[in-house]
Amino acid sequence: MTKIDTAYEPLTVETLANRLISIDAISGILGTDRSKWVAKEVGDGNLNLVFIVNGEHGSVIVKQALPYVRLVGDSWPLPLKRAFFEHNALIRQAERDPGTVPEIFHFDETQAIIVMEFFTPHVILRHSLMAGTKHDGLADVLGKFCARTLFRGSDLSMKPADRKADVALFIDSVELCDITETLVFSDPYFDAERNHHTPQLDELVTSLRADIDLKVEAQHLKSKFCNNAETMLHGDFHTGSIMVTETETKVIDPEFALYGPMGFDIGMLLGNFWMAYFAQPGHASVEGERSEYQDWILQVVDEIWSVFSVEFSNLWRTERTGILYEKSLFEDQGHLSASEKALDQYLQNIWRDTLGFAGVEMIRRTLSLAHIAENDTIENEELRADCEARGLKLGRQLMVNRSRMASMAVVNELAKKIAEEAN
Ligand code: SR1
Ligand code: MG
Repeated sequence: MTKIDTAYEPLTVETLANRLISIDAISGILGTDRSKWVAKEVGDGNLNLVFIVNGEHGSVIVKQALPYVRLVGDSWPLPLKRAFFEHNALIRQAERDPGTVPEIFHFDETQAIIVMEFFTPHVILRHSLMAGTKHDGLADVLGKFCARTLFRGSDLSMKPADRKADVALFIDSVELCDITETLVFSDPYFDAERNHHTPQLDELVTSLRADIDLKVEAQHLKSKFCNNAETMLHGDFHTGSIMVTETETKVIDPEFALYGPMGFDIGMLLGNFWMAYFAQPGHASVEGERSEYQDWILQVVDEIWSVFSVEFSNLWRTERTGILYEKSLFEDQGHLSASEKALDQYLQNIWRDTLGFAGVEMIRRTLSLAHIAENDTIENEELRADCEARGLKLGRQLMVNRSRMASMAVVNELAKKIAEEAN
């Protein structure tokens, strides 16, 4: 692909048109008259520059990695190669679940730039969950995306040489893995430098940090995350990585992609829905206004898991072409019910991990560095702490008691109970 410059340089709204006009793949979409290009920087994530660029004939997203963590500043350097991993992850996700992730128009490794499809009029799901908006088909897309990418990126499906090459490729994403290993799995469980929390949570935070069962579970889950290269994960699959209209759902931002355990993506996703559920009173204009919407969130959670299970089971029955649980050992021997039993046990393992990782996500988004807008935008600190405390309580239960939670109905009942009880 054409390179726009030799040395890395961050784009600005002023320089962008000049620097990208010579790339045919971009001017072919926007139009060749660069005076008509209008760039707006819209990055609201923690790491990168993101521009919407409108031209005479169309629009694109230009995403560029910065050499540091944007949320913190240049005191925390972060390699540009995360754009390379995001590019590679997008290619694989597009193959495994066509139509769900943005099309890539141009990639420049030196400049750490990905130019991709602009989803419009889509909005970030997290914002929509704060506004109380419902979306048709949300759970269906998300459940299928998880099933297809997790199954098709694993040894249940891939050729062993391809998968091993992929594991080797993504293993170099050391710094982004380190962010997850540290911020997600360790920092919340002690008084780490980058942590912060709502002051009214002090007492609860002290008790969680003294909770040995919780700390041990966090480390068991961290061990799974580090040691179990089961499939290619999105790696940062929260509601800020999903874009929606009323009827369409898209997945963006897989720069944290890595090989890890099946339950991680779906667990992070469900954890974010449960936090959005607990945060609703902080976004209601009158008390009780959001209770029906809260029920809808729990229905979405329930449906995501059931769509995931059904789709994963379909793929197990029809696409098991990898080196695990070979058909030659099961179906070809007439052992169909053994294959179904193995599938059931495989899903049970994912279920337990999913609940554990959901709990880990809920705790880290409240006690560690990067929080969620659903809670951060609640100005009344007492109310914010109340919403966050409920999330922490469910998170702890999920981590410590997950092996005793038999179904999503049980977990959602627990969430409801925690939402209703006095804090
Ligand atoms: C320093 S980066 C903090 C968080 O932002 C990203 O979106 C990931 O979730 C990461 O953990
Ligand atoms: Mg992101």
